[in-house]
Amino acid sequence: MEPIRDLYLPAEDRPAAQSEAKDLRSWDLTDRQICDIELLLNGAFSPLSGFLGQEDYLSVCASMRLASGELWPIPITLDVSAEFGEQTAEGETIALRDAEGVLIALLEVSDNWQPDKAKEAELVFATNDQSHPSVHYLHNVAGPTYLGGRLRGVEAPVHYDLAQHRNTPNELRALFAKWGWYKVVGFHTRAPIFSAQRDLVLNAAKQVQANVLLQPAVGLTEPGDIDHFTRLQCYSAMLESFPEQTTFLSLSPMAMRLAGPREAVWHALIHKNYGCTHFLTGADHGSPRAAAGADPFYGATQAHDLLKDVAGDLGIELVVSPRLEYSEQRAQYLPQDELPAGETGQDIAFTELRRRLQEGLEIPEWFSPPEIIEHLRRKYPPRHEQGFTVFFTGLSGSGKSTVANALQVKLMEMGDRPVTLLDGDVVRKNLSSELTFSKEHRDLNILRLGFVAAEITKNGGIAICAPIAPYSATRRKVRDLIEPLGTFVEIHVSTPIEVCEERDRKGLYAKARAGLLKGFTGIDDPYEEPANPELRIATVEISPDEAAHQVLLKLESLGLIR
Ligand code: PPS
Repeated sequence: MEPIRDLYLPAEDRPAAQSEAKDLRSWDLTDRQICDIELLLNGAFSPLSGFLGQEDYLSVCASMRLASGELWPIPITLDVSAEFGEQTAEGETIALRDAEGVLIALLEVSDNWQPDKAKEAELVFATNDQSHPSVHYLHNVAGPTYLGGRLRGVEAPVHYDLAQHRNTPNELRALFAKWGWYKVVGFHTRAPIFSAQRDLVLNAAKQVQANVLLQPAVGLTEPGDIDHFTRLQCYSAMLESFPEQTTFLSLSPMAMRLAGPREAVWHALIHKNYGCTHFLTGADHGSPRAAAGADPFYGATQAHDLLKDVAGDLGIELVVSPRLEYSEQRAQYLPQDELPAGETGQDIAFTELRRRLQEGLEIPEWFSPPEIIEHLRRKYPPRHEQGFTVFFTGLSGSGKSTVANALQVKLMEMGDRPVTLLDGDVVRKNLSSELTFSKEHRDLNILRLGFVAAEITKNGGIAICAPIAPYSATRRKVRDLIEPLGTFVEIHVSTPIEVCEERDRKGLYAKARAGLLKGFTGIDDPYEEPANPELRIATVEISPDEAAHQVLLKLESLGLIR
């Protein structure tokens, strides 16, 4: 198998690029951009020669093709801040660096433009609904300006984790050639492989008589997915039940977009570049999990339909599998339409699996070999053994600190997890003493507090936060930071402003009314009430002790305490 064209400079030209970069302006690549650039540089995103320019971008969004007509379904763009965009001229070369300042590549900027993000979302994700994680990312995380241009690669992004399980397309191509693997079926996943997926892959391998490449995505997947360290333990355990020397596991540093049908086409092209001859897709390929009660973003067969439409242009054979379900009568997994008459097949969806793990409930052996479930249970203990954050928000004088203190004592009495109280005033004194009460500084203050709460939550502790946190978008950012690590419980202390003002323990309302204190929350600075907090407490009607008890009941109903 021929090597694929990568975008790295020859080794002898790299020192010159390093010296050239010293005089260039630098852009520090975001986590997602680091994933994208690695796959651009190593050829996994072939035929792309860099971040998309405007013409290619518009064409990819509208028709899934580059301006040249080649099939390419996902816009791979370099988003930057408005300020950096304004400073960058077309024709300029910029240095792209990782978070530590290591030079990854030079970008010859050919295009600099402001995209219409709502239109991009509709075309690529078929929705502009921000509950789709990539639409949320597009509108709230990605910068407003896109830069496009050719890349000259200097150094691959470094991975300290699981480096021995990572391979470039050319490394895999060389291995397949060395092993005489002329037919390889590729399988992409972002979840552990359980019995259903194992059977799916083994059936496909038998059907086309090919070897297997398992290529789990470990760059950025959907928030809430199982972390890749745990997944690797699960994959290693599952590999034992694959026929020896027919299957290879290689981790892919890709940042998924969860674009459903377009995602499936993208994965097929990437697998081709990694040297696979066949690409296996099951049902619902590359889709986000639907929220409870919401419709899925994409129909179950939409990905298959689109793949079949473009099959002639893919350059890789498709192995399309229907959903497998467990038949108790036959004690095996079967395609839905082959189940014995009258039998309803069984399956455990990801959210149900998470629930069973969280509540320490049984997971049957037909679903997975027990060793794999043991790995998951060790990493994802039941909720009452995990860390969590209780985030009080409310006006100054609403009673947040009093209730938070009462809650802290009650949780400490339970004694099973360390408890940390991050009160607004305490955080201001210890973490944010240089900050003012401007919008920008309030956001920074809350993000700092959120960072500390996330660390506590990640390490199995309880963080109680009690700032004003007046802005919904910032509270949402803290929630997004914490939810992948543990539970986030938002509590609105909904004391009316008149009551807070009457209490006026610190005399700040009086000062604000007299115009001596500017930008005071509730007086001349806004407080955006939480629309859907986990709990709202009205401190006017109840004592702090009763309020803390209400919180405990909520925590108990969420399974966080027993
Ligand atoms: S924020 O908006 O979340 O960053 O506020 P926070 O860090 O919780 O700090 C709030 C405490 O600072 C005092 N203070 C003010 N609050 C609101 N607006 C203005 N301009 C202001 N200036 C000082 C106030 O005492 C808050 O304490 P609490 O405990 O909420 O009453």
